[in-house]
Amino acid sequence: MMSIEVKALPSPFVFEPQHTALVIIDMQRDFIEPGGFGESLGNDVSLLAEIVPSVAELLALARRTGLLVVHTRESHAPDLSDCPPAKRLRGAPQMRIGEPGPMGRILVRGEPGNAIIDALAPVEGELVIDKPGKGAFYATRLSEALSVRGITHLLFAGVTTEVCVQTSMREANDRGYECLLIEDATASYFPAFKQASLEMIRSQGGIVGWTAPLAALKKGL
Ligand code: C5J
Repeated sequence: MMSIEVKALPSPFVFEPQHTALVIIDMQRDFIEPGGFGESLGNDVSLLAEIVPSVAELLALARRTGLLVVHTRESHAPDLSDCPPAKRLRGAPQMRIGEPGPMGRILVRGEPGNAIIDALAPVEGELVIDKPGKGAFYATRLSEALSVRGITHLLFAGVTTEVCVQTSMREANDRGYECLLIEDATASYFPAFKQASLEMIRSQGGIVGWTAPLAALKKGL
């Protein structure tokens, strides 16, 4: 079996493509385009839009290499039965999950704003996981979908670094996956939080996993 070694921190990250998936977290209009959930919370969405070219390059690389590709969407059922009040009732009343916004009901499955942005649209054969939580494993079929395919290693990208990406990576780490976060393919509305998350993940010998720039992955492949 072919083994790939990536120059990563805190040490080299080694994986076999046939047992590795790329997990792209929540690259949705709701977070990245004006008028969605992210902007409704008072954030500058242009900070997230900046990583779209890197994520697109990473996605193209994963497709060429034959990695399993998983896209996630943070989304709720139209009746909000999967959205606990503790999540729904945060923020100003007119901007809450389920309320109408310029791109449809905020963070509701099937609404225009909930779609993955066109530049990163999933293609046939890729998994799309709708998740009601911040973590990709909570209340989803992701764990089973990965284990039936023999996946042991995960490459992470997407938004936002310290919320859904970090939560998903920690969930994956606890489930025994070896995880690498691609540094320039993830972003936060708060650059300092992104930086802190990268450092937290790879600290203490890689307590949550590894991080590396996209160029290092490209070199390894
Ligand atoms: C947030 C996410 N930040 N995808 N969601 O609410 O990180």
